[in-house]
Amino acid sequence: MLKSLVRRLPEPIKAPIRRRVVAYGQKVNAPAPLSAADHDHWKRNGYLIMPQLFAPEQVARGAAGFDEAWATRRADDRSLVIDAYVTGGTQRRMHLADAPDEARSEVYKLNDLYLVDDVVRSMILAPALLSAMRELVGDDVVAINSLHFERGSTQQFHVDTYYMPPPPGGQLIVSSICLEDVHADAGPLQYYPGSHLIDPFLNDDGDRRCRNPQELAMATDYFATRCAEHGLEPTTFLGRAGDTFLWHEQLLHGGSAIVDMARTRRSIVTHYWTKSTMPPDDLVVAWGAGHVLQRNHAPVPA
Ligand SMILES: O=C(O)CCC(=O)C(=O)O
Ligand SMILES: [Fe+2]
Repeated sequence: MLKSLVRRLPEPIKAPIRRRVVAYGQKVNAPAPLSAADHDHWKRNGYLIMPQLFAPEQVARGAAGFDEAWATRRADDRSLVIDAYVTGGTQRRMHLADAPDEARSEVYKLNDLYLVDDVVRSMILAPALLSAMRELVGDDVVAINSLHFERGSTQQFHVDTYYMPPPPGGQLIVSSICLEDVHADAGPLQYYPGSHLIDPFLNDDGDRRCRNPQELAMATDYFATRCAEHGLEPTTFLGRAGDTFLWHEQLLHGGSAIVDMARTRRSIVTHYWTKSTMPPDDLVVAWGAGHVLQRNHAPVPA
């Protein structure tokens, strides 16, 4: 009894949060109010592209996080966890320290680097990014997780509230920062403009979560049918390094199939919840111009 209880507890963070001095040029990240056209675009389409939000040197520092994480993992994996072998139904969650070298050449997600890396925090909490999101959701936002993708996610079309619905009354918003120019063969992001206006999928308990493969299949069918009814078609995002794509919590999106596995699509995807509706027992920490959810790394199955 006690043993099973203990196994279910999240693992404590082993390494302290690293503090590194990050001196970024403020010019490109300086907050500027969104235009009326931007707001209108967001309302009608459920996404917004912020071109060249990050300068080349920032992008390079962000992209270096992959090499650093892999190179140092045996000595100190900073408690990082990856989802390896994502494609082909073989996904496995493991400690980065335990990941074989070859896992890096396949599709994987490096989870929550923001918990241990100040360069990542500086990017996902860049003032211009925060101010845009604040305008779009009408509240401050808190980064609740981050995903580093070295290749396209190949994730089927979905809505992020299947997996991380915001607390009652709150909103979810997502940013995806391109760490390199996206090639069409690298499995680019695809999305259905306007799909955020479709009534949300609700499970039998009346919430937006997909808790098992059956609910995921139902939700997938539901959105496919609604998109067809409304004549919505998917669009592909071929971003340039430094571009940032923001999407609405109900935008239907996914990662297209990778045609050429030699092509990377390095990106950082961050999910944020609105701050004023964060559960009171969640540890929300101020950092730089914004806030992050301070929590444990994802638990790895024994
Ligand atoms: O960039 C992608 O391929 C999609 C990632 C995604 O959907 C997510 O992390 O929520
Ligand atoms: Fe997603």
